[in-house]
Amino acid sequence: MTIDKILIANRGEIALRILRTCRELGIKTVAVYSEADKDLMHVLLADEAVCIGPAAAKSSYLNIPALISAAEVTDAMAIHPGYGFLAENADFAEQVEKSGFIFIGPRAESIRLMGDKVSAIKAMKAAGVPCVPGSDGPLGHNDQDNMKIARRIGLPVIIKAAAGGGGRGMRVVHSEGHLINAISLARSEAKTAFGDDTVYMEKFLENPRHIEIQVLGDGKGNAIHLGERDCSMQRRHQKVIEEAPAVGITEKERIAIGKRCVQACKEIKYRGAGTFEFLYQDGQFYFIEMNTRIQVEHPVTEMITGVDIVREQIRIASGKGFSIKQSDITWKGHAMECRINAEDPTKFTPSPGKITHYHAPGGNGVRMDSHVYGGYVVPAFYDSMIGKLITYAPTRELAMIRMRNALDELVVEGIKTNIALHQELMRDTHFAKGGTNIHYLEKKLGIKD
Ligand code: MV4
Repeated sequence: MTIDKILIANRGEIALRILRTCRELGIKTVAVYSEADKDLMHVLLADEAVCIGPAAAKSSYLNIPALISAAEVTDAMAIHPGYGFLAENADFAEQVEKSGFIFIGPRAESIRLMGDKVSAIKAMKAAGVPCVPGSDGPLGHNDQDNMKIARRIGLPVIIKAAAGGGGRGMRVVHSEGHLINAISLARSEAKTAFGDDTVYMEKFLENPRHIEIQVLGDGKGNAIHLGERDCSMQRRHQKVIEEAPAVGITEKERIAIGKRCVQACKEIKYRGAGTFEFLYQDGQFYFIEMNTRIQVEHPVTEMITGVDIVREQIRIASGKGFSIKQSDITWKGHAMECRINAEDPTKFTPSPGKITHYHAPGGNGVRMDSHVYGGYVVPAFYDSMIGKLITYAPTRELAMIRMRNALDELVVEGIKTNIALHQELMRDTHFAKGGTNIHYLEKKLGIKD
């Protein structure tokens, strides 16, 4: 089947990213936008644009009936959810399909399976994906049983909400005396945050790196992987820099962990782009969750594999399968991505407002994925990310040099940004060595050295 028109159910840089690939493929585009977003770049470029409601995301980008109505009035064939908003909402995927449109993403059933972290771990463990030693299921209400589980795993342990993910609803326990209270606190926090008090327990890994594997499934039992990304450079669960490949991961390790992820995708007949998140410590991978969407950091994988992940998503949704097979995938060079945020450089609070002057960097191996332009007003209602600066080079050293130079060329005036933080990180000797863990940035920012 050929998809002739796609509704892009998102905003900002990812909406523009999706529009660009649609253009390449000769697919017509429908932009949807909130009242605060009429001047968005992709709204101006789209073949058609529909206002779906007021600025608040709840009334617009999260408004399922408004999105489906927009698809109906424009006669779109498919809906691309991007990331965030409704991208991992199984009910949305289901309603899109029930309304007769193609959802460019996994089946609702897969989104649901991975949305519940307990069922995700169970399925992945059964498929042979290495997981963190843990409770292997939800914790019950018997204190003695829970104490036994903690002793078997060995302290420290971490209590996580089954409905959580991305860092919300977790408690670390370092001593037996704190276990029972921590479980009960984690339960009530989970109930308040997610309406579900199911919690589970894992061994707490103290100094891991965050390494994730990009996969593609065709929904018919075929799957491939595109290797790993290192996303360890983060602050408060917000990724700041990502790169591919991960420093120190050998071709042998990449192929071995990739194979496990592919096998798991085949077993659940996974459809679309997906990411297996792992903690990596002492040479071992430990699965923690799976994301059933395209991710912000997908460009670093695109740069080193030459695969357009959005194009593959659209091909899969059309029933055409991948344009490449696993044996065609090779990893060449090194890519790095800096997330450029409109934020206060010291307080990390959002800094919306008018961009008075803007100049994007360029040159060999430089890619700027951004929807902003001179005169654009960054609204206060949404995420503060205004773009992603990606560099590519034959070596990591040169990718970093290109990033330093590109950051020096980048001009964003009128609002505060984190550009200076990136300039500092690109000169950080520990980061330059590679392999820093998930705590590195917070420690660096806390204890200035
Ligand atoms: C962990 C962990 C240590 N041990 N699980 C945080 C986000 C969520 N995706 C899982 N997270 C963690 N799970 C075990 N068993 C440490 C973290 C964690 C983390 C993980 C990835 C990236 C950044 C992080 C920051 C703090 C804690």
